[in-house]
Amino acid sequence: MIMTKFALLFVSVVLLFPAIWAQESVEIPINTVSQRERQFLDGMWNVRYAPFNDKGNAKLSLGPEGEADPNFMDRLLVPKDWNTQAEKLYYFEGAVFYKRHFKVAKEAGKKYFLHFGAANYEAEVYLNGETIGNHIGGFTPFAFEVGDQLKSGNNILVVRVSNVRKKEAIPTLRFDWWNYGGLTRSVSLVAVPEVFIKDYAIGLDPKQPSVIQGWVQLSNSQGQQAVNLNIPGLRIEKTLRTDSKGRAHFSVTSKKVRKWSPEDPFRYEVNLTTDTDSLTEAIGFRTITVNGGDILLNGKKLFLKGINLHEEAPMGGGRIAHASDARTLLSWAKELGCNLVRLAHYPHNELMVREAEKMGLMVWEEIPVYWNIDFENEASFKNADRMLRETIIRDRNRASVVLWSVANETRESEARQNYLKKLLQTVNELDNTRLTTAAIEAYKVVDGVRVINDVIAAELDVIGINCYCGWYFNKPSDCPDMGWQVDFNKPVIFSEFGAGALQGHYGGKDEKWTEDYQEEVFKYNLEMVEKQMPFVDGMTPWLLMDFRSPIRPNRLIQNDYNRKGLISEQGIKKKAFYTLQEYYSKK
Ligand code: GCB
Repeated sequence: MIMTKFALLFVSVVLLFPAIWAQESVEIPINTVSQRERQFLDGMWNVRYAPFNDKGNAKLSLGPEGEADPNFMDRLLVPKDWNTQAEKLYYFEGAVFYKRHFKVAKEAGKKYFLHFGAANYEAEVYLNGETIGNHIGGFTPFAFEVGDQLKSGNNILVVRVSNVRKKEAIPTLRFDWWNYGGLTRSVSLVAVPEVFIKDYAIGLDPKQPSVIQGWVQLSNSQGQQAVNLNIPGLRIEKTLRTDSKGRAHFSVTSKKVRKWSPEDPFRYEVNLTTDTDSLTEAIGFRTITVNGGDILLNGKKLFLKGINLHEEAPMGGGRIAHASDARTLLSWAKELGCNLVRLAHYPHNELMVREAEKMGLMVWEEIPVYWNIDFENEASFKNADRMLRETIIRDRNRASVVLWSVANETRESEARQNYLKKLLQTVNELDNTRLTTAAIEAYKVVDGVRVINDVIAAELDVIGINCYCGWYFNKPSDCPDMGWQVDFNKPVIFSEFGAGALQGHYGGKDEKWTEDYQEEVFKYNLEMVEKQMPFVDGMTPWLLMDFRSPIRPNRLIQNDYNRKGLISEQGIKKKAFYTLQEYYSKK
């Protein structure tokens, strides 16, 4: 067959870019822990408090175990923030040294990794008198290989966790949520074969939705290793071969893929097998794309009925450590009529993303590039970039995740523009099968019209707009007359609006902090959406449940809680919950 020039060009493009999942540059020793059998090191640990943020050292992981060490006689539960475990730790900012012993029967021919779901904010790890490594960033997983340092028999592990805020940290010095410290997510020891499946990516090609594509990365960089890909539900069985970097790419066509969606959160069993290792995972297949000003799920235009939430357990319980708490929050979102949750403003527990996937909720994920980030500072960028990479790497096989957000309410400047542009490049490099966004504060007013012309919007797939009409400015009834102008032909999500209300506090419609006032704010903002914002493709009002924040000191109303929840921290629904529920039921 004679190939035309066009066909040649097409073939070479396809061969040069066989898959749109690119290789990440961040080094992750292992990213396939959630489906593996592992030894959890959760439970009670012995601790020592260091309010002066003392440095750690390897010697701390020697010496007596548990309460036999008089410097480690206090105890804390892992996983859990420290603030909600003891009254004296409620406002604590400093370091805590966590210590525990554990037994291992080491097996020949195995590799061992210590894996941490998250530690807020900085962690240093010491094992049996040796320094293992450190990690910066409070909401993403990390792991260290422990070879000779790990002993057969008894081991002593010490982790120093510091939640001291820093200018170059992400988030930086001031933010509107609690600075929960500690080993907030599970700690485990993972054993894998010498050559193991280190990571993989799988999903539909957004441009050709009948093509399932991805790659499998083995832990060594050897060519010609066999990897078997098997999806029984689609009768896909394929033997792949690694390239010289230990990576095997694939691309399989299947015309009858049952697509994941909020109405049908269907997932296929996917098996990956090598000579030495095997993994099984439930994977949902779907596409999320834009067409001009519309958002399309599986090729169909949809309205995103969303809600914001913080990662806080109901009943004032601090950080979420169990799937049941994630399910409670997400069930409320479902009851509200949502098809989307915005996990504000930092990467939530992986459990939240996984439960959302099972329950049929799309997810907006975000890193805490929030408010006054030190945009001029290279260290700040590195922290944000690492956090973004770790988030994407952790969750890019979750069908629920549809949006990666790189920022919330950051003001325009050249430094900010460069910083966010580089973060967007990172998203693109790691996963360009989803949409990018950022929440922009609508503070510009020209002749009474809110104007969205922030230069960063030009770089985003979807624009998020935060605006608190009727709360931080104007009366609620003014909102339906407020004009809007968006200078971009792109999808827009009204990513924040709302008002504070103390649950059970009623009064006149003009009285702030009452449920009645909050209801008014919702009513008139929804009217504004209908009348003035035809460009809106969805919304995530602020927010599902009241959450702790140190900048909310009013003891009579706030009592350290941001009260803009539609549900109190005790799980009681406020009137505005039903206002939004009714709107979503008609939308
Ligand atoms: C915002 C922020 C959010 C705050 C909220 C508020 O614009 O994005 O983090 O908690 O307003 O309650 O003021």
